[in-house]
Amino acid sequence: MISADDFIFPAHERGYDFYTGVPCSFLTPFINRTISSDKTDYVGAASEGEAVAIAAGAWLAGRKTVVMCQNSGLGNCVNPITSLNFPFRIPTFLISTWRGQPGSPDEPQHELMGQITQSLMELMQLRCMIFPSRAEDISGALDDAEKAIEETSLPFGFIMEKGSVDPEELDQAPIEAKPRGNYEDFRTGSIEANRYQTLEKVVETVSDRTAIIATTGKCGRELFTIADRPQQIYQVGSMGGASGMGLGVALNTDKPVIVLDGDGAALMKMGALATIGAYAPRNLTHVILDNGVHDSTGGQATVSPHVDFSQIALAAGYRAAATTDGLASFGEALTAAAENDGPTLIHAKINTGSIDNLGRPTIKPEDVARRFQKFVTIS
Ligand SMILES: Cc1ncc(C[n+]2csc(CCOP(=O)(O)OP(=O)(O)O)c2C)c(N)n1
Repeated sequence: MISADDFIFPAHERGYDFYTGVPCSFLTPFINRTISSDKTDYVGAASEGEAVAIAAGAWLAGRKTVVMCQNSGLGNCVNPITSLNFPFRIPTFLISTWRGQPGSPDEPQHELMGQITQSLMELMQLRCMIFPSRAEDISGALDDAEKAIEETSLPFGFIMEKGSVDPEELDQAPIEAKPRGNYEDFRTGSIEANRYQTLEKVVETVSDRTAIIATTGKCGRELFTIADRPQQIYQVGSMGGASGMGLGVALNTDKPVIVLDGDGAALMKMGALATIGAYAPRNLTHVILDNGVHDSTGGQATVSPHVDFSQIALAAGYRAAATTDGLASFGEALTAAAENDGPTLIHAKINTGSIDNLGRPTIKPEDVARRFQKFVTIS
């Protein structure tokens, strides 16, 4: 058995100090210490996939990161690991517990995942090892993990067995409920623009200091077509992960950050709104481009006509929200968001459709990520 600090200190010396994840009873002592230690920043995520996206955002803002999860939550990480970390070559230390480890009696829901935890990591082309449970092994394990990351730029997995870490008390300040933020309803009753025209407005309105994260599908493709710039990242996969990534970036930079989300994508990871509301970075504007459909995949309806994203955001702790259906008012809402403390949500009602012969980013995701990281980290 080790103490949590036996790992946290040498990891900190190597620059790993941004932790995010979802608890597991095997992780309790370790996660409790990452919450209380002054060597670590901890963000509690609503889901493990969201934690992977938050960590990716923190990495894009220059941090070295650790994601912690139960192995059942490894299932929730598969999409972002395979379609975000892999194409963008974004590393992290991924500490997954090993509930259901063969030979160690556990509950039925852990049996199968316990059998496949290591092979699932390997299937995702992640190198991994058993989390060190002897203090003398930690430095070597961290060196090996770092070396693997240098070679692959991919997440490195640590599989934590039961009882690896000494008990630690939980010492966590409660997250306080926030006063309800301001709401502005700019709607006229008639939707004026589609996603392309709205993105043109974004490009024309926001400052050159602003980092922009575009969601999966045609949003990123259109933004790339309008203007490809280092301040932009096109999240080609990991649908729903743009908001978590935006949170990870915004918590680690003074620059303004804008997330351009879709209604389908926002619905897929709605827990992220609660995390954003709780951690509340002032520099984050979250735009939901709501055309009421999965436009990028053929226009199948989402349930967004029944969803008031602005009120959900305010109820989750965002400082401000606005609903728009016109281009001028959307521009006004964007400018107001830049001038006031966020997080701000702009629910932009838009028309369906795109331009003919829409292209795709020709720059490789891993180059986009490094160009974006340079933009965010250099003042
Ligand atoms: C996890 C996952 N599920 C499904 C897809 C396929 N997919 C790509 S874009 C998209 C639609 C996104 O809809 P929305 O967020 O509303 O944006 P819009 O296309 O309308 O701009 C879907 C379903 C995916 N890339 N990833």
